Amino acid sequence: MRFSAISLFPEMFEAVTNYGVIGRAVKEGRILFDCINPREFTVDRHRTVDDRPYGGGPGMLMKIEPLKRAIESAIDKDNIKAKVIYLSPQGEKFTHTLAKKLSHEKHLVLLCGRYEGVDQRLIDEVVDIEISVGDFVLSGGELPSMLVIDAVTRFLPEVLGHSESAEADSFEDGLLDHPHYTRPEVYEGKGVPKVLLSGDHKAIEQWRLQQRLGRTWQKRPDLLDEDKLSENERQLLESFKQDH
Ligand code: 9WO
Repeated sequence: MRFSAISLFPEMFEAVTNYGVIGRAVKEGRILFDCINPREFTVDRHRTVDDRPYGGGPGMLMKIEPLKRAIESAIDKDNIKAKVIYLSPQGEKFTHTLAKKLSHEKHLVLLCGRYEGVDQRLIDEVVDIEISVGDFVLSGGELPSMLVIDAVTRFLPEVLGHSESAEADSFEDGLLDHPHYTRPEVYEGKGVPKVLLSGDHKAIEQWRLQQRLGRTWQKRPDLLDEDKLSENERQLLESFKQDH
């Protein structure tokens, strides 16, 4: 899979392409990443990428032509059908499900806006999907695009392997994760749930499921559809509710 970022700040992407499992996957060529700076596609001596908005108003907008040429250069390189994503607060909410869907694409082009945004005619012409990572406004689309790269890459078996991929992540079944513990067994007088020390794998599995159900009920009830729970899950959740 290939990711191409269109950004005025290519160095920002070192945060995701130079570290951790994603960085290793890039280094080993299991995924491809490139960042294309629209400023390289300007034709005037000042290398202008922005201009004043028609109709007045604060700030500047990103000009169409440099962005269009940068996107075309990303797509021409391999001529594989690319999906062009624009990161914006106006977009479709980015979720585990959307990340999984995008992981089946061969090439994602991530258009990162700056200033007050991008000329709408470019969005209408070349953007396949607008994506929002939350209801807030940032200073640019780069951080959201890195979040998309990380979450999508986790679904690729060539990156995490089938057992560790996001398919195995807590969100795969729409529940939050259970709490985790490691040594020391007692930390400042606080121990570890005894079931985790029991070696009883069935009991541990049940406890972890109950914790996931209970935490989702407590923290993100919007994610929990109790009508779809199995009888075992319902009993576990009811028992959790009685204790909380
Ligand atoms: C700016 C803005 C201000 C008020 C209400 C909505 C708004 N949308 C934008 C916008 O799309 N800005 C562009 C991209 C250019 C300025 C920086 N950009 C940006 C993207 N800010 N915040 C995001 C973003 C992207 C994905 N998910 C959440 C926020």
